Amino acid sequence: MTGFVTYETEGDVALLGLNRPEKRNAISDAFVEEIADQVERARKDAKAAVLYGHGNHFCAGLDLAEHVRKTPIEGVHGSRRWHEVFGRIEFGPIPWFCALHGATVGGGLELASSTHVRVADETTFFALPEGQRGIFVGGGGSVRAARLMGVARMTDMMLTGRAVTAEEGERWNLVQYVVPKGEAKAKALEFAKAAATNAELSNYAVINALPRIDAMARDDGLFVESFISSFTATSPEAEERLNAFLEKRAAKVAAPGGGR
Ligand code: 1HE
Repeated sequence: MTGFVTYETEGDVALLGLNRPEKRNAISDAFVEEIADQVERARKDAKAAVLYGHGNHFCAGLDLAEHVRKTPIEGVHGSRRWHEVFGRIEFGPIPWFCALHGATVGGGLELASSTHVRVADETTFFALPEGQRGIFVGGGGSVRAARLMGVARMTDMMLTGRAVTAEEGERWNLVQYVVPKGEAKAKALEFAKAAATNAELSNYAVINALPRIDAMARDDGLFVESFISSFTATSPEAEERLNAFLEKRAAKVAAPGGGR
């Protein structure tokens, strides 16, 4: 352990903090292994998780100092390892909420894109400077970030080196929320705590089925949906929750702004 990732829990929620602020949380090989270890811990311990960055920035992406010394095949293995580790976040048993601030750049945006809900504070900015550095995305960005913002916007970011503000990021679907400076972590934690009270099977279906159905042909997606729908709705937990609503023991849907 080198302390690249802090780990704590609050109730059912695990909080993972990227912790290499002197290098703007740039991700080295050892750092990605620590992310892997702490992600496994959260998957066992918690019902939801929050990912955030210590210091003034969420993450400056790949550790360029380390990358400079790699051979082509080492680079492939490194990229595939990022895919594995980030895949353990995206397709797991628990939902991940990401709190962003400052630079969310290159591999930092790829990491954030593997989480399910992204909350940016107004200091957040996004960039994909791979073109300027003579490299390409390797942490799943061509799949995840491109699906979020669309290929045209990602192409623009990579060709022009353009930096995107938090507000633009929300319009571009990179983040679902923008909050005032310094408030992203608290907001992400609030959402994670709420999600931790959902039925486990529903959360699992949301995380694991939606991206897969999105990649299916329309009729296949509808067919798969019917099975997931029936499987979740006929679970004992659903029966209890449906009865709780019918017997007026469960909360109603609140109008926007009214909270949960
Ligand atoms: C780094 C890295 C890094 C900072 N690898 N060492 N990512 C980038 O191209 C982004 C490069 N970083 C920056 O543009 C800036 O550092 C920031 C805008 C993120 C922050 O600026 P600032 O002024 O707060 O910090 P700084 O003074 O630039 O950096 C502080 C130290 O962190 C400095 O080292 P020092 O020894 O001189 O103190 C920097 O060299 C170091 N540092 N970022 C290594 N990324 C799987 S494929 C993914 C491909 C990518 O991620 S490409 C994008 C890479």
